Amino acid sequence: MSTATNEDRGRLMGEMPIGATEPTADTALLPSSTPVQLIDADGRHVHDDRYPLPDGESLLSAYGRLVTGRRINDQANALVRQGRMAVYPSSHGQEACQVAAAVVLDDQDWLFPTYRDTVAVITRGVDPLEVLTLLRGDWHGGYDPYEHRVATQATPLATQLLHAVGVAHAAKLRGESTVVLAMCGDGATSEGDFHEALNFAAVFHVPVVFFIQNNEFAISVPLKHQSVAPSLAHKAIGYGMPGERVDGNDLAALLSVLGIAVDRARDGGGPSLIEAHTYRMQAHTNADDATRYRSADDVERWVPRDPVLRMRTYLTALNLLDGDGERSFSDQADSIAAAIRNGLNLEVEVNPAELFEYVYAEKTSQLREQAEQLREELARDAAGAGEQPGDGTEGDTP
Ligand SMILES: Cc1ncc(C[n+]2csc(CCOP(=O)(O)OP(=O)(O)O)c2C)c(N)n1
Ligand SMILES: [Mg+2]
Repeated sequence: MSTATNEDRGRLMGEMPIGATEPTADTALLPSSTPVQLIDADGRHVHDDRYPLPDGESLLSAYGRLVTGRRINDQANALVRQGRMAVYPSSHGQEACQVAAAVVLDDQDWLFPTYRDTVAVITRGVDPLEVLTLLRGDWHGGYDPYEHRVATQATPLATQLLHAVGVAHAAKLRGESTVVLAMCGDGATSEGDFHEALNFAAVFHVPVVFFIQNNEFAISVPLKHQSVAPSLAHKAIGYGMPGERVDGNDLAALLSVLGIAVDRARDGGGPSLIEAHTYRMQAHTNADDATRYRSADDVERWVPRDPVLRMRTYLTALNLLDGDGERSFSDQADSIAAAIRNGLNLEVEVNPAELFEYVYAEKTSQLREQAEQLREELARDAAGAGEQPGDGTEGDTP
């Protein structure tokens, strides 16, 4: 078995081979050796010849969505603690990825999100209440995927990548100019579905952008136990598509890098793989205790890199944002949070018979039998509720 030479390793790390003057076809597929950054953690512009900085208006409007995204995360967390939602996988700290993934798409495009991408789904235009009712557990699915071209949020890891490739392939066969953006986490890159999706997309040259949010954890598993590739974006070259890595807390860089990948896919350039380096600031979900596998210091280190803070500093320094502007964004976010609160605080009448609806057009014989059994039980309970205790009815035990 041959092993990689130092020159191979150098190439993999994005350096030019000794003596080479032009990038070769394969080095052109390699990501930058460090994540692309257009605004640093102190809110200052960093020039990059390859990636233009979005204009001030676009950044300001995207910042407003960032503020709303943060508010949605906070509100949803509070509602879980109040028992109004069963679970919420928060994207706190990852909101720049969430906003950028939605904003770079046109109406005819498709977004394929994961369970963590609620803010991206809402940014794309889906009613927040329709998204969050799924997590309350009283309905089978909250929103119509066709209305805003947003697939249902996938909980099985990486399955959505295959679905996304299928939709992109179909769009290409139909001659449509649709681009599909498919999201996944760092942990999901270890799934077989990840490999199948990327390979198919590359071989059939379909218009899809794979967008990995590397938040350094798959529940309690740190990235170093997930992959020892130089970066997750480096995996792209193995499939023959370009890879790029970007600072996932830099909204401007995300808009630029993802925007170029989407344009490229729309222009017939085929798929690409973008890895955003970010951090999951909170536990995996409310059901997880993150203090068991990482220290408070680890988390603290990411606080100054916060995506909302960084954009606020940048926009304020340019006089694009002032106190009034900040208040108006914050009021907007508050009114969305209030609508979520009011909607989820309503007591819902749950009809258990609906368990048997909306999955099969024609129920199987077992389902018909179980539905009948449930109907009888409910009728018995209803009749029992009308009786007085101790009236001698059958089944009335001491
Ligand atoms: C196929 C499959 N295997 C295992 C799980 C259990 N599981 C749920 S979330 C998760 C971690 C995923 O981590 P990552 O892809 O990095 O996404 P993140 O939660 O960090 O956003 C696992 C293993 C699952 N949902 N689906
Ligand atoms: Mg992760």
